[in-house]
Amino acid sequence: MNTTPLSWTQLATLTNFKLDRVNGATNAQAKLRLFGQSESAVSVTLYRDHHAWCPYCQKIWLWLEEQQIPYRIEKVTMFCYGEKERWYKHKVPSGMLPAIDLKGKLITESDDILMALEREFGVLGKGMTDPIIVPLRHLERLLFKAWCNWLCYQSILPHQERYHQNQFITIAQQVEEALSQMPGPYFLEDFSIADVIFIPYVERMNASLYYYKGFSLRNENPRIGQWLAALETRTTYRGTQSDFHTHVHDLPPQMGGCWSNNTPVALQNQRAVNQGPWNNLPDVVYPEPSTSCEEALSRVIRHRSTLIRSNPEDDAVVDGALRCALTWMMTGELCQPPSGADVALRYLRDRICVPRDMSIYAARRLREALEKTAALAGDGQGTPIPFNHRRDQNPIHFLSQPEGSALT
Ligand SMILES: N[C@@H](CCC(=O)N[C@@H](CS)C(=O)NCC(=O)O)C(=O)O
Repeated sequence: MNTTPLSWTQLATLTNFKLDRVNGATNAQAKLRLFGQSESAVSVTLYRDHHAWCPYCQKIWLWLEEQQIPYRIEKVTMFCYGEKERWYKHKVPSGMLPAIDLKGKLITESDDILMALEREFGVLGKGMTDPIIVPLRHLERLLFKAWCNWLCYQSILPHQERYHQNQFITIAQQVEEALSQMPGPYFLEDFSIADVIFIPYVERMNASLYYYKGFSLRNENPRIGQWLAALETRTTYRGTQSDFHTHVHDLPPQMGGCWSNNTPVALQNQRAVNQGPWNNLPDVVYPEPSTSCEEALSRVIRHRSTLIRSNPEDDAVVDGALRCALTWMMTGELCQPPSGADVALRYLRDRICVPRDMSIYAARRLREALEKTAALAGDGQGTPIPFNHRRDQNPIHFLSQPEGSALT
């Protein structure tokens, strides 16, 4: 076993990862999106949450990306992970997200925002009030309610759990039928506003039901599975897509709790999502890009000093342990990490946030490297992820660290 991990300078030579955040593919780090146009073309500011956890923000974000409308992004803290910015409460006293500024007019409520954007820039396939879209919007809300009833309320008796599960399966079947009306994978002939409306919560259902209920939305519903796969062919959606680990731990404080049915399958899925291996999880099906390790490395290098400082373990231990993990990820060389590395690396493993920090495959590679290296040091775990809040994810320490130039 190679006992000397690479230095940060040596590691930096192993990544050429570059992403044009302003004009390139959809990404969570951008503060400005121009799609090749000039900055004077910007007439929209989207206010969304720092971690890309808010599903209603994802709807607007994806719509703007699909329509290639130049826009600015202002990130706002959610109550569950920190204190709401005063400037934002001044604008939106409830603190709710998303909001947009459209040519100087502030608009809140995601449906109203979409309708205002449609009036200004045209519809995405069809409009929000189109007679074909209205029933689909209604169906999405029915699915949402059935999911909440199953996931977010504790069933005291087994028949209550079965009842809520069956209710959900019944509505999911209606979604299957809606999708089967079309020869292609989407709700209409082509990708449209209908897909934008469904995706944020279906993505969260896919993650949470797998983890808390041992239920695979993708496998149980082939049309939904094909629809998710079709969405994943779009770089727009990929840029907003989260992973199972992020969602299952960001949902409880946002939803007021998520309840496991503790079936053997659910418990097995929980182990896989929390401890890996992550490469067989049904949270992504598109092929892994060749750049995923380099992406993970470049993101860690950019934020390394804050990552080290905000880890509860000793700075020198975190620094050495992290370099061991990254050395293995990039070269396949195992390095014996310092004592305490198990706790330090698993703390970080549990706090990688997709897509805020990096894309889904980059996160898989990094989680795998952290876990593999942690296991060489022992079976110590990091501070548990809180369930009632996520103040462990307060972005404040990272905000003083500029994202750098438009190219990273
Ligand atoms: N009906 C609203 C719902 C928006 C909403 O519930 N937003 C949540 C986040 S998902 C929020 O801003 N909560 C305040 C916070 O978490 O800070 C819409 O469609 O825009």
